[in-house]
Amino acid sequence: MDYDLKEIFGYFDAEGTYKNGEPYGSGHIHDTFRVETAEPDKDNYILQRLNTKIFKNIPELQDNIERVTVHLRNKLKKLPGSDIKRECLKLIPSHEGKTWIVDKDGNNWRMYIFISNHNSYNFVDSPDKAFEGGKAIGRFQAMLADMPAPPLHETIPWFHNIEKRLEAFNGKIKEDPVDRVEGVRAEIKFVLERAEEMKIILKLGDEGKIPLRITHNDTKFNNILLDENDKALCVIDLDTVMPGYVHYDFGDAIRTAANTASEDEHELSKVKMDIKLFKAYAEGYLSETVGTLNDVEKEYLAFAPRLITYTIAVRFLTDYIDGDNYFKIHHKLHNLQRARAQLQLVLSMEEQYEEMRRIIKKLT
Ligand code: ADP
Ligand code: GN1
Ligand code: MG
Repeated sequence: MDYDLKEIFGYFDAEGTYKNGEPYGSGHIHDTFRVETAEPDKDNYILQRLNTKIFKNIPELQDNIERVTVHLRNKLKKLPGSDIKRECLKLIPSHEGKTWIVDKDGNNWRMYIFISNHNSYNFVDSPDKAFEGGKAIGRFQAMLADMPAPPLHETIPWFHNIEKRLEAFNGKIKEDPVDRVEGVRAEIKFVLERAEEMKIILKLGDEGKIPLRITHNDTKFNNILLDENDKALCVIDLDTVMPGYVHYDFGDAIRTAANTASEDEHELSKVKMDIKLFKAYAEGYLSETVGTLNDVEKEYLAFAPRLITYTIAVRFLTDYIDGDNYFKIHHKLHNLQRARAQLQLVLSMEEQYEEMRRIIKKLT
């Protein structure tokens, strides 16, 4: 689809003149473009056409992001030496004072300042980077801990709820809308064999042993920007910031930061969890949060990567069986390839689980 990015840019109260716009990044949800302005001293921008099939209530989505970014910015202002434009997303208002616009074709768009001189990684090749990613998420959670009421909107209900995800998975298997179930029997078996043990985090929550906190819920590593020296800079992609368990953020970050291969690697022998990257991320994360987590939260941190990697695998496999209606795909078998790689990663985590537990115990 071609969009008139110059016209859309014109709806917003931005400084600078539109020069050009190009698709940007490798997110699976929105259509994201980088807009360059003509003046070298003016900011560049990120324009996003929002995915309204997935985010059904755009006013609530944008309200969350506005509240979260205002809260973070107020905190940063009090910290000497912070670089506010680069350490926190900044939504650009429209001429009407809203944080998004609807174009003449009914598409919803929002605009952010483009965070300059950042490094973004789809996978991580050094413990130092993993450590910095952990610090970024730990700090993010700490800064949001005192968000004033009301609670944030639940932008996607039951987002990480594995019971609901498994219900959807089983429903699609029964329905088999595009005749793909027969080809994925082995993957289905792998998922179902582990279904029971994955419910433990929900159970601990129901029993009141772990609290709901404000979590990011989409901490894959390319949503954590590092600066030009690979130091923690900014956590982006705030669409799913809402109440959750800390395990969701810790698990999803390890799923991506400690994987030796890409999320969709087709050569499964390359997919492993690197325990050194796990340890480095955990060190960075706990350097910011160890004082606030309760004992049960700490005890189950090592389990979190297994849960979230499994959950995302279930979602990829569900989407494959459903005929690819949720995640953006680049070829016909993409969701299956992603699911297989994630299940392989679950296996690698299972093999190293005792060591993961030892590391967390030592750090806490
Ligand atoms: P999606 O939900 O589709 O993943 P994101 O909000 O994560 O969308 O944006 C996609 C990509 O665009 C990010 O992974 C990142 O590379 C880039 N990006 C998003 N916002 C910014 C920003 N403000 N500055 C720089 N890059 C950004
Ligand atoms: C999506 O938005 P993005 O690309 O950062 C998805 C996450 C998945 C991830 C898998 C709103 O993340 O939940 O973990 O893909 N986001 C949404 O790569 O569903
Ligand atoms: Mg993203």
